[in-house]
Amino acid sequence: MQDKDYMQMAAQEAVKAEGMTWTNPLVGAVLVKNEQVLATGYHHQYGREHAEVNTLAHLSDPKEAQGATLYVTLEPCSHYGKQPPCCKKVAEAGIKRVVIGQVDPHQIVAGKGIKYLESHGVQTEVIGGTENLNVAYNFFYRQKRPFVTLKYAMSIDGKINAAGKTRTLLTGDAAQIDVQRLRLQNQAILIGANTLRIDNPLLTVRIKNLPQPPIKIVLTRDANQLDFSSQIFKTRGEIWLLSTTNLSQKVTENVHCYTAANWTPTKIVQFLAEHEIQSLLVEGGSNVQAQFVAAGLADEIVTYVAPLVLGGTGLPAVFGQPAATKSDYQLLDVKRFNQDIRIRVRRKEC
Ligand code: AOF
Ligand code: ZN
Repeated sequence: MQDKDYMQMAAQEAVKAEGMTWTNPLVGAVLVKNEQVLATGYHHQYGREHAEVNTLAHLSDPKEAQGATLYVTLEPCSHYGKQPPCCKKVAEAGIKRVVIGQVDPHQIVAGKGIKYLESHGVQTEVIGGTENLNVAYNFFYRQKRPFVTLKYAMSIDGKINAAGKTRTLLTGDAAQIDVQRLRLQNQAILIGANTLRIDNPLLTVRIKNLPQPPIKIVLTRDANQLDFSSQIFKTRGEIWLLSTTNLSQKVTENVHCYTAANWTPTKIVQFLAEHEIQSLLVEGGSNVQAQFVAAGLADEIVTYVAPLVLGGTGLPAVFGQPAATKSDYQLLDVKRFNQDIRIRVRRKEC
């Protein structure tokens, strides 16, 4: 096994906590000596022990770490946050070499962990290959705003529903499970008031029991006009209403209304950045998504294409706003889910 193989193993550890760590990154680690894996571990949940500490805790005898190599997907931290600095624990354990997937873009660490290790006689090497574990986390600390993903399902002829006013189920079970994974990978999910009215979605993650499910955000002109018997208001977790007028009555504990004169995508993204939201999934509708595209704020677009032709007057995907900003995308991948396909593209600058 080579360094990159052990790093791959560490990455597999990291993803076990998908959806559980916001606003912390996913981090995994593998401890190796004489080509033997001594222990593995990962960061399980926001506020809890870091990957390095969990890995060391799996050793039957702490002395085993002496002279070993630690593979960790992110630079060991150097600060006192909710947890003590990992670089100190790693050096104290007698680890000889630390192979790192990526440098931590968070300013409180950003190379200081590596510096500490080096100055305490621990060799370090950054080999790359783990940036994809934390696309939104990395983007957030580099660009100072959340990473925005648009998701929609459409027919072969590019329509998202049949007649414009009804919900049309386009994709099959496998694609729908994949959407669940997409929700799991995002800290917040946004829809417009029309989507709430027409689709009445749950916006929940049903494939994992999350202590903090993604925040559900509804963009509306007047929060008082929303139908509070909609399914979303019966779900667990925070619900934020972005409205131009304040709510005249309290709904439930988990519903918060924020007002602004005009909630443009730029304003929304700025507001979310101030609330430390690192990733946003925009699930609809067509016009809300077009606004994000027009503003140049659709960083990734995930399109599911189902094998049917709706024709007629169905609503087209991403429709109703002039594309003020031209964004160049590159193809990430194409994947088949039984009868449906998923196409993922990402802005070239991301
Ligand atoms: C690591 N290993 O497993 C994680 C790291 O408040 P704290 O103490 O939990 O610190 C959170 C910060 O620590 C987070 O923003 C990131 O910079 C780093 N996360 N570091 O060495 C880990 N989760
Ligand atoms: Zn740490």
